[in-house]
Amino acid sequence: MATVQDLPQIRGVKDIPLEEFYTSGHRTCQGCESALVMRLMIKAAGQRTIVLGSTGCMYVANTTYYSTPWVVPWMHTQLGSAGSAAIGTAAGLSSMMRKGKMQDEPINVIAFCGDGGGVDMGLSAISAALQHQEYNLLIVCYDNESYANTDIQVSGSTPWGANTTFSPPGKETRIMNTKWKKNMAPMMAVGHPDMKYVATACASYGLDFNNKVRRALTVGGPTFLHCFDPCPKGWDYDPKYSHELGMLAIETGLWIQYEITDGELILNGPSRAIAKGIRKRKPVEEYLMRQGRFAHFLPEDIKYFQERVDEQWEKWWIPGLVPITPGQDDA
Ligand SMILES: Cc1ncc(C[n+]2csc(CCOP(=O)(O)OP(=O)(O)O)c2C)c(N)n1
Ligand code: SF4
Ligand SMILES: [Mg+2]
Repeated sequence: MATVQDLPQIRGVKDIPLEEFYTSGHRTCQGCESALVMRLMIKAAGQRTIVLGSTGCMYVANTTYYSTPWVVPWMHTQLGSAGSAAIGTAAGLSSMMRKGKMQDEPINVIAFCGDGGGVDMGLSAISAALQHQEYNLLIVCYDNESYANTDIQVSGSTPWGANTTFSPPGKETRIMNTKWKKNMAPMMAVGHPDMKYVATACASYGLDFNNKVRRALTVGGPTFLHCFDPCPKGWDYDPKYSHELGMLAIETGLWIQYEITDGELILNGPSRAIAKGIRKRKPVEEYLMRQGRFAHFLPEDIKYFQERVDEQWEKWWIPGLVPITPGQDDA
């Protein structure tokens, strides 16, 4: 395995690098948290990084003809190919260095994908990349909970009942998306036992996110990070509330902040306080009712939503992670 860069943990806001490698020149919506994820991600990774991105808002809005905010080398890849692009790039670098065709130095390889590109379409390619222990690479799934770039279609990551262009509430049927959101990060962690690092994050907790990126890039081997990204256009709220909605998702227990290093799980931030009983979860209604995509919800829908969140905290073996409950042992 190639050596990794020295990327120390950032202890406080004053230590955050001033350099920007995702700058002006993008056309994402006002309040787009996915754009903030890109900015914080590359700030933490630094200049000696290659970024690869699959089709989606973070490709299209960031590469308008002849303009781009990326200051580091950046390449677009097909919608389901974040994993393939990551492994191809890491293998290519390794081969060039071995043959002496380029200087032998640690270069970060980060491939990002949206939830459509990662949680749905590119799942197998990501899985393949995460099995290749010989390469250092990070896959970041920025999850805005829809196929946003093509006008907000349902993905496997869209919450139950949300109004999207493929699941508009009607007179006959109010709840069109009857699927519960896929449990992506645990699926990656449980399914790839040799992978050293999997984490969840949210740009509302920027320093935490920076440090998770750095841990992922320095632990060695393939790693995975899943970010929860409020999207004002798709979720239908005033852009100024992006930060607040990210926090609310965590405070209600809907999104859980954690990292799994070498098979050991640590919850962090408000999720840790909730798990330890130091802090109470806020009712999910406080989060749901702030967004137009849930405006059609009746009290029974909110109740169902709340019950599902309660269940993941109160019944699962590992709260929020593994949807398996202890069975009746009659023996
Ligand atoms: C194979 C393929 N199918 C469909 C498309 C059309 N398409 C482009 S971007 C996009 C949405 C991607 O959604 P996601 O990965 O969640 O990223 P987001 O747009 O939400 O940032 C789709 C369906 C495509 N580019 N390639
Ligand atoms: S639609 Fe959502 S993810 Fe796409 S640029 Fe706008 S805010 Fe960002
Ligand atoms: Mg998306």
